[in-house]
Amino acid sequence: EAAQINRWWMDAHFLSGWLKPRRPDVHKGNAGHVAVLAGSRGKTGAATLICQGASRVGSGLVTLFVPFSLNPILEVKLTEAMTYPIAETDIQSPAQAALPEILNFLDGKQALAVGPGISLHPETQELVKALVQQSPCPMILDADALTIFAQDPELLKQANVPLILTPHPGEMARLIQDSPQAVQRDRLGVAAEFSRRYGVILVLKGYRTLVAAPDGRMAINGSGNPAMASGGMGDTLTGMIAGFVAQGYEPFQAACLGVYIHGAAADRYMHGVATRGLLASDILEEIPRVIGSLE
Ligand code: NPW
Ligand code: AMP
Ligand code: MG
Repeated sequence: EAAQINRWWMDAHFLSGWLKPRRPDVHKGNAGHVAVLAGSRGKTGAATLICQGASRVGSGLVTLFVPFSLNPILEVKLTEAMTYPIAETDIQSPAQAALPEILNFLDGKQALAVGPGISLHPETQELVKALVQQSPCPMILDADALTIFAQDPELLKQANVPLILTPHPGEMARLIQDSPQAVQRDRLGVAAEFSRRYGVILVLKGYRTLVAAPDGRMAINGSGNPAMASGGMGDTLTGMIAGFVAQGYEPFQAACLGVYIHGAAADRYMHGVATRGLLASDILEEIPRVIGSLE
């Protein structure tokens, strides 16, 4: 049965009216709580950027699960986000033993972002697979979490909650067991097919990022620039999308809002004056300014 294809160009006009007014009496306890499983030895920056991305789009609270021995470092790097120390593997990556505690914490939370910088340690892989089976809240899967499912994407169908996947072309290639060149040759086709086949929201990143939904909806992003080709940029996006999910946006809408605002914040920072030199952390302060232009 051919799904109906709806394609949109994502610009400020397309997204106008999408942001719900923030209630004047809102408090941090009902503005969304994002849980994050990210970072390991050598990759604590990925975790930091996710947490900050989530807060910058308006999530009321953010909690980062962090391997015990890395907790002191992340307590210093992060001010607004809370940390929750968990069991770790021999390479200071999250360990499977942490599963019960994580599941217990997730009860009543609205989004779980998993993957950036968590490593491919076998125990960590088991933990991520178990979370996809058992998470009570929608998940955003990125980076190493995508590589973990590349061996058997069928496992994605075990989820009982919405999944948003955010591969770059290299990660997408692993998921379909093909080359990045093949992905780039047919970006629309690859994104739509994977989304439909596995029932996930698929964000295929890169120049003109695509957001595909299983029902055939497809949005093509008009924001962003080549200065965004720098480490940590994708990690920030993961946090932003999680932050919108936590605030109650439907997964496709949350992904669209995250993708467009991420690129527009980078455009705003660079003002077209340079094509390189942008840090992922530079765009954080621009995010609320772009949101203001859409409110
Ligand atoms: P090639 O070389 O072209 O054949 P990986 P990663 C291919 C964390 N980070 N964009 C390309 O293959 C991440 O979250 C932590 C990108 C390339 O070799 C991950 O957990 C940071 N890649 C982990 O590090 C900051 C493309 O894919 C391979 C591509 C590794 O993430 C940095 C890269 O994929 C980083 O975010 C494209 N358009 N097209 C921190 N500060 O903590 C093809 N490729 O091997 O998964 O590596 O993305 O760097
Ligand atoms: P990652 O590879 O996971 O760090 O993600 C990189 C992020 O930067 C994604 O959101 C990409 O869409 C964005 N990005 C990278 N290069 C470009 C580009 N040339 N034009 C627009 N966006 C880009
Ligand atoms: Mg990445």
